[in-house]
Amino acid sequence: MSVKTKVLMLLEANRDCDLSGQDIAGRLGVTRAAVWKAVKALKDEGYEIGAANNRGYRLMGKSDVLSAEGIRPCLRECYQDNEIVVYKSTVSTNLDVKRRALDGAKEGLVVLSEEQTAGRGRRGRSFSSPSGTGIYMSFLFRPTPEQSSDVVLITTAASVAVCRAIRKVLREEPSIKWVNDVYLGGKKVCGILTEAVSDFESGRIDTVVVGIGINYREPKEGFSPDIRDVAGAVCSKENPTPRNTLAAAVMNELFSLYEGLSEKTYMEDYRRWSNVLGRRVRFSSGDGWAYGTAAEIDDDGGLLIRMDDGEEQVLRTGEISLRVCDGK
Ligand code: BTX
Repeated sequence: MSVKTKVLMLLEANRDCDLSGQDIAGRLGVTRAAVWKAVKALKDEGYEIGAANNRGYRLMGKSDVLSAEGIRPCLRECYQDNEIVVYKSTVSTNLDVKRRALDGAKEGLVVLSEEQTAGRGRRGRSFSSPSGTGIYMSFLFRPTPEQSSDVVLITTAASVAVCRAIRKVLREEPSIKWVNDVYLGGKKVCGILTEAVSDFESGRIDTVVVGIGINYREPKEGFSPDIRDVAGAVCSKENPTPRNTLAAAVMNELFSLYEGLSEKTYMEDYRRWSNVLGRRVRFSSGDGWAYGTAAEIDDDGGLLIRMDDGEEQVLRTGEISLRVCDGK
């Protein structure tokens, strides 16, 4: 582990406290000059590190750079060994995880990036991923044959994990638009893209990549014009909570939900936080839009629609477009 990484770990674990150069050097068994060099390199990477005379170095509360060192102190003990990779910029963290999965990466790997140059949404859409204001993260799961049949529920579980994390860390109350968009204040703040890879011979799903994109703060220049009407952020500009804290909370929640996926206990929260249940909706059907009321969500995440003609229909896939259309 480099001196820079060790210094960052110490500063992250003592956020907002002063640590003298001598103290850091002593704890790490390196020279003060090496500490100074590491601090300079971290500042060049964007970390806000104060260096008050005689008081030493401190990682400022408002310093907000995504890093494994910043995430680990907030991760539960049982997930400390999970591999975390953080990029400054990448094409798509889902692609990175798929590539690493092929190279034999272990379940529980999480890849994050400050920016994605071609963030992917569902059905070939794109997910806007500007630098420094979002959390773009992808998880690798390798379901056992027993878990394989339940793994389709992971997207539903992921939206609950994101909502739980936002509630705990930011004290906000987001809602879920079936099937997997997270909303706050009427705006989409998070999208989730799950991709599965099957084993060719057995046909069994053996690799699942769950990609989560969260708009943490609104970019200085605002959201790009094409999404300005729909996109929102989870954290206000004044709130200094670093993104690492929310990223770690999402990881804690999702890993723990994955362990008990088949028990489906999270469905209670999914229904409670649904912003479509009981509302009039329209959805894409073979010949245009069909209208009805979103009546129930079953334990497999299926949305039961009571149609205007009295028939019932269960929607099962996020490939269907669904819109709330109260009053129409
Ligand atoms: P989606 O197809 O439901 O959402 C994409 C649609 O949402 C776009 O067509 C656009 O209208 C709108 N949109 C695009 N960017 C944003 C944004 N930042 N905030 C709000 N609305 C937006 C949702 O797909 C799945 C997105 C998953 C993104 C993660 S990020 C980490 C991982 N890597 C990757 O490439 N994708 C996933």
